Amino acid sequence: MTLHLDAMVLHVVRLPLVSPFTTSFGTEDEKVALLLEARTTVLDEGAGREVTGWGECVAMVDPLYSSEYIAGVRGVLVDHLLPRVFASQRERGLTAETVGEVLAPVIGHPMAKAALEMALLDAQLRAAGTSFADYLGVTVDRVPSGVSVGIQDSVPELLAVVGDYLDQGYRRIKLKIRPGLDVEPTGAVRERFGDIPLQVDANAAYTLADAAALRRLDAFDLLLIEQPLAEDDLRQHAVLARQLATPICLDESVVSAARAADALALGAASIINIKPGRVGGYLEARRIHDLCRASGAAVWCGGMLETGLGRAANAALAGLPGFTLTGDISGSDRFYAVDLTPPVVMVDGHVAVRREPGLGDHPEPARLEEFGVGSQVVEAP
Ligand code: OSB
Ligand code: MG
Repeated sequence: MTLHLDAMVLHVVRLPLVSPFTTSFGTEDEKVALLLEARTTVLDEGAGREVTGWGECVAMVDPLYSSEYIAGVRGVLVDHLLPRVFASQRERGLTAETVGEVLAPVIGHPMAKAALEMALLDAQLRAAGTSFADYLGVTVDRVPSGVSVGIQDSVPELLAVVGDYLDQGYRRIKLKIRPGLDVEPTGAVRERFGDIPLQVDANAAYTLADAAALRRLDAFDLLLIEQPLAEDDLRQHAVLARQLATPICLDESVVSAARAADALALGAASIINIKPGRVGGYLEARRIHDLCRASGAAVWCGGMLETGLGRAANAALAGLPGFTLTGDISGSDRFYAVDLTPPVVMVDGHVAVRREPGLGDHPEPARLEEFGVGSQVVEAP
């Protein structure tokens, strides 16, 4: 199937969060998301049919989680990525499987590239009447649901929040930590809730000089510690891994399949958090899944507070067999009172794998109207 991209619409939305979300790099009260609406025409089979695909970019407003940020993503899309797509489709049409190659000469910007590829893949799958799960060859009909718990003001508040998520049925708890707010809250959760699947995420807040404090977390029998050190510190993660009993999982550091392969080869991580939006797209995410599976490294699917669009696509990806650890795939209501799409629901500790055509449900026009704060149309020349 070949598409022609007639126009890309860049939508910015602001969704209020049900409660503030605090990590080692900051507190969010709302989710600002950049969504891409690809208006395409099918060129070969069913030629002339117009199909719309949607992509969700995981970049945040500020470059604190990664170097990318929403205004920068918009700039690189408008000035560099979309012009390359428009130029190349004149020669040989456009497919989701080849757009990565078209964009490869532009260095970096995996979040921007991921969103563009996602919108085209959604259009292509809708045109073909194929669900993302079927495209991937996913056979399971649901995936277990984990929840990421932000840093709380006090240990009693943390215990109340975690207790509530466990009552709702979440299968695994991830606690955000930062220096000084690590051993005590993690120990308190372990003590209060016993043998639950528990892991922590530092979002790069430590240095190798903190190894002694991190070693104290070994007492809590955690599934893993996620991204203790900075994005670029692969070698230092390898040094730290030799000093900890708790397995190291990398998030921020893994921006491509090549980086994942390097991390495993160096011993910087034994587990990878695959976030499609961070690694350059769902197709690169599958390549990372495949290489980790072949190397015997466990993976799980991370999240970036996605709306129902990205959340449904993540749940389908997490149905691949190498995703042996529970992902950050919670119901929409973990973050949003009202989602842009019909909500993704968690039932009995699981989220269903969607089987309708495309990657996820499209935003509802009324919700886009309500939460949209601006849009820009970029037409094919
Ligand atoms: O490090 O996994 C992270 C959210 C925003 C930025 C970074 C991270 C997160 C989360 C939330 O932990 C996971 C989710 O979407 O459920
Ligand atoms: Mg993380």
